[in-house]
Amino acid sequence: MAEKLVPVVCPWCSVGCRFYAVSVNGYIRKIEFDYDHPTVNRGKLCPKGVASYQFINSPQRLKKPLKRVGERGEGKFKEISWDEAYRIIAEKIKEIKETYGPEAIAFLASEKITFEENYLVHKLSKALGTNNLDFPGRYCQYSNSPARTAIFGSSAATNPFEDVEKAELIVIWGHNPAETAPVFFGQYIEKAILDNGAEMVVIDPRSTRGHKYASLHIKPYPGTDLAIALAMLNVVISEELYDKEFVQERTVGFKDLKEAVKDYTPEWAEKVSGVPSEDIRKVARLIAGKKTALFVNEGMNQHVNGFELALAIANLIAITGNIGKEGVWSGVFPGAQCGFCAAMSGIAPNKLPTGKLVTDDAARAEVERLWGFEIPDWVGLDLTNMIKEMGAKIRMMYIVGGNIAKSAPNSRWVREQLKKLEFLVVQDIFLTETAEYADIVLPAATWFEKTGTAISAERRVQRTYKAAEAPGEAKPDWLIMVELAKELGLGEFFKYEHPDEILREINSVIPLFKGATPEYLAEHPEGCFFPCSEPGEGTKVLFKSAFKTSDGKAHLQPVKWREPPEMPDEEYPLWLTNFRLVGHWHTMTMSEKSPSLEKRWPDEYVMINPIDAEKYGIRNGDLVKVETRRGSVLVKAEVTEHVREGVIAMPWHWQMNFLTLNETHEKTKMAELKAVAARISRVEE
Ligand SMILES: Nc1nc2c(c(=O)[nH]1)N[C@H]1C(S)=C(S)[C@@H](COP(=O)(O)OP(=O)(O)OC[C@H]3O[C@@H](n4cnc5c(=O)[nH]c(N)nc54)[C@H](O)[C@@H]3O)O[C@H]1N2
Ligand SMILES: Nc1nc2c(c(=O)[nH]1)N[C@H]1C(S)=C(S)[C@@H](COP(=O)(O)OP(=O)(O)OC[C@H]3O[C@@H](n4cnc5c(=O)[nH]c(N)nc54)[C@H](O)[C@@H]3O)O[C@H]1N2
Ligand code: SF4
Ligand SMILES: [Mo]
Repeated sequence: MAEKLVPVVCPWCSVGCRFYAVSVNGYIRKIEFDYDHPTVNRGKLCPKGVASYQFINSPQRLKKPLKRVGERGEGKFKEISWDEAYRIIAEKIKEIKETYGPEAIAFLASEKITFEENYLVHKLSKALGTNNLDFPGRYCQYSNSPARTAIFGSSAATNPFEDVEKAELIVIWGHNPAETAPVFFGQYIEKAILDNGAEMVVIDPRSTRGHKYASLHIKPYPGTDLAIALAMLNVVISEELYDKEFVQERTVGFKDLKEAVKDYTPEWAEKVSGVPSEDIRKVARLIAGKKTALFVNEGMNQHVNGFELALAIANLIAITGNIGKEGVWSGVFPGAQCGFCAAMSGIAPNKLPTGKLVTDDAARAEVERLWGFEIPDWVGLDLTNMIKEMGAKIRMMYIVGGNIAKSAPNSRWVREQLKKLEFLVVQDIFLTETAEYADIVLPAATWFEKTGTAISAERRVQRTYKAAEAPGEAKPDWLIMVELAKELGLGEFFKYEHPDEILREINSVIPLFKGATPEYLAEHPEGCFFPCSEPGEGTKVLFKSAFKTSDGKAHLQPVKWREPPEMPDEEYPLWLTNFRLVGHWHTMTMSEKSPSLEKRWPDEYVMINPIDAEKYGIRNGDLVKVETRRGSVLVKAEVTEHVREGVIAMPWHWQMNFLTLNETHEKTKMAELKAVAARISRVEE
């Protein structure tokens, strides 16, 4: 039995760690550190990385296409052949197109499939005439991404991870990288602090292991961070701490910004957020005075006022001159190994693969010329609105690698809506909660079972290679798209026999990835940084001399306070928020099938401060009911100082979305996934 070492990228988070899969006869036995290629992880892995081959070998993997035989949601299926599955899907697509038009069909792509596969889902949806295209990452970076695009013309991270080690101040705002990007935290943030003496500030209603280095930890009520950011702008401007030269030379709109924030004093922000005004002043002065790496993630993004918050923070970065040079860091931090793959292949209801808008006639014509078919010119629906329209505007949905019955807000509502679809296809590696509502379930080959491209949070484009055979009849997502296209009579546009051919097409269609060729990436396991217009290292630091806006300047945006859509009241007096555990992944389809993770992180719980616990007669370990206006769940209580008074917090992997709110921001379509009003009571066991 020959052992083969296959270089792979980790299948979980966006840090982009590399290692070897040890493959024996098409089966992965274990993983081994890759010391030969000292890239981002420098030979280190977190518990999920170490366990990454376990879910792949799970006996519960889908192995044959399935057809629903019971009621929708009942989860009763029979096995069918691929030929029959493709025939049924193609007939149904034809019927729905003829009856309602292509705008009744919606597609979801995924953060869990490769760049090449996202590109093909996009191409197939447009070939069928629909722009109803999105992915569950809609709930991920879609506050920060549009905000930074508005100000800087592009939202990706400004600097490589290695620059974090050169920063003087590290601000972690609504982000818990010690658990959600652990190797990045250990190799870059800890090194900056322990080896190079950087200072750390945290803004989070909870404290976690990773916050232990913080010289200052401010704990806002969830959803009120915007007040803090506005007050910081107020301090930096009124105390004249901003970088005058940078503001003068590289930004426009300062006067309007100054006017907009003049009344948002730290004393006002204290009343809204519960954070002492002096602490807000201190953090503002630190950011203005030091070379700052500022990390924001879901505690900041996942709010209906997240867009305004992201604008305020990006303004702050700009006026303090913490951008466009070495030793600073800011930008979106997409969470999954392929979050960027979906975003950069234009997975969105209003985009082309080139990143331009579907409503831009010239841009559309350019892609039509490259693809050879007509592209619809209307803006499609985003994910939450697709769910709202199920059974009305949306009759059919094709979901590749997403588990919206658990990951989208207000799960009970989502499941009721799923029942209204006339036809649902789910392409996944397990029979998920969403797949239980499907008419046809297609078994996909997963990471390690296919070759393809991943893009990490620092914009690093890396290739990962096939190390194992897929179980049963499971097929790679790209091949399923190719075969289905043939059945649909679209074969001439999908003539690919290997992912390399798809990547070559991406090289010629998406300008930012022109140089990320299969050949370059094969020879350079460390990959390249996009934008890479020719084979080579690519662009490590963005905006050194100009921003990506029309005039090259940062367009500062005036921002106003905006209340969260739901606030505590007499009936629901507490703020409820949520977070991730290092050992679980989203809706747990994969992590619960990874024995070493499931064993160490077996249960959910709700964190409650001792003062609140006493008020509600709750002791550590009690079973409690957590309720919001959407529903209620039973969990164990963890009485702990690690969450501030007035706030309760749960990991979201289990039941959280039965409690969240499906209201969205009018422009970004971000839902309120983090801050809702709740009550808690002890339950007799
Ligand atoms: N282990 C693991 N790692 C992951 C993932 C996973 O599921 N598991 N998912 C990946 C993905 S896709 C993503 S997007 C990233 C997300 O990475 P993170 O953003 O780090 O994830 P969360 O734990 O959801 O949220 C971060 C912090 O926000 C805080 N928070 C909650 N509400 C608020 C608020 O209103 N204001 C402030 N300031 N803070 C608040 C929480 O207490 C939490 O500590 O992680 C990626 N990495
Ligand atoms: N309340 C609350 N809700 C949240 C969040 C939160 O912090 N709080 N976070 C949000 C964020 S940031 C995100 S990114 C979303 C994530 O939302 P989802 O993407 O819906 O969540 P996952 O559980 O990652 O679902 C990925 C699916 O892909 C499948 N899969 C894995 N590999 C493959 C493959 O190779 N091919 C195919 N076809 N399928 C595959 C998995 O089995 C799984 O079913 O959730 C969002 N929802
Ligand atoms: S930090 Fe992320 S990419 Fe690295 S081993 Fe852990 S899960 Fe994998
Ligand atoms: Mo995410």
